[in-house]
Amino acid sequence: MTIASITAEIDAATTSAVSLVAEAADLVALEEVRREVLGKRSVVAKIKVSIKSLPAQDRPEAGRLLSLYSESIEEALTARQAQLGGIEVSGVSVPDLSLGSHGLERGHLHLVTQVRRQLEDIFVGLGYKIAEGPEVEDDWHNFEALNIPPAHPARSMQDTLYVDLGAEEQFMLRTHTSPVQIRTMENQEPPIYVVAPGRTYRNETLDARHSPIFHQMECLAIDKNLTMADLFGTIETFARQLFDDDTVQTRFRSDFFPYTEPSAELAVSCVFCSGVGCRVCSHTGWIELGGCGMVDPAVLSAVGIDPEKWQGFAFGFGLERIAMIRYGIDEIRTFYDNDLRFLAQY
Ligand code: FA5
Repeated sequence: MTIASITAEIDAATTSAVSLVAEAADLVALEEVRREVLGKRSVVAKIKVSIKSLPAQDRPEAGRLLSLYSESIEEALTARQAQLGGIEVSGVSVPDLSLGSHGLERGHLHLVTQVRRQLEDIFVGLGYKIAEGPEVEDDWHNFEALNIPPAHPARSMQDTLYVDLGAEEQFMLRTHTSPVQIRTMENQEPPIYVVAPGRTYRNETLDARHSPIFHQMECLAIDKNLTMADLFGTIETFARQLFDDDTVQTRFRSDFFPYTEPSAELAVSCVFCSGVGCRVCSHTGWIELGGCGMVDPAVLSAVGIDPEKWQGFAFGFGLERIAMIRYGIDEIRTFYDNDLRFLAQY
């Protein structure tokens, strides 16, 4: 063996290997070619062994030629592999993830989902459990058990989308998450501390702040000796954590919900202007989040909980509204247009 004969052999091996790689018709064949041209029984493996018999001054050059061979053949194999569409694992073709992202960008959670999860984290941190209920509800859970009997004027507070299931009983798309209060109390003994996030539906025209499909989160606490102070404290704690601001103030103004007594509209001081007044809070200094109150004894009785023994509070608010406030978004429609130029920003 001389350096000249080794050079000639490596040249010939390169030409042959490159054409074998190009001819491989599928990933299985390509793997065989790899073994043939780079494996233990390949021509170059034999050349590697014979390097030892070369004069010492020729050995580095022979080593350099061999590594050039390996590099160029590896490159040819990788390129062919990409052409053939992936790698083969146990006879099954799977994408070669080492080749990169294939031009696909990583997605992320929708803004409303992100806000829902942040809120769930806050309430779980306060000791609450997450509850769920169906989106197609019956009249008992959406209205009656919540102290809203048929023909009660409160039904018109929320325009309902009814669902015809061919049964005598009336079904509807839930107009709020409050029916999850009833379902939870029907299935659990107090003390109860739950939050219920979910999709809700109302027969409303889409505008900048209202959508026929939106999300709410309900909070229900039932225990002994709970008072409005507990309700106020819980809301203030969650609002401060949500907006990451210890100076957020809460405001409760008298309101009416048939399932809470007393009831209040719940607002927080504007986190953008600290209550001075700006565009986001319509220059009032306050941002309305939802409704709240002490659970009406009639509701507790409807689910078989003794109102003399147990008390509780409940509140509900819109998730889109929270996301709009947090991120300064003034159009609810942008959440559902599916315009990636908007969604990708959050
Ligand atoms: C309720 O739905 C009550 N169930 C809240 C409640 C729960 C009161 C527990 C007392 C005890 P209201 O209809 O105000 O209340 O809705 C609450 C929030 O949902 C609103 O403040 C708003 O943020 C959001 N919301 C209501 N309708 C829509 C809509 N069409 N589009 C987007 N968000 C809405």
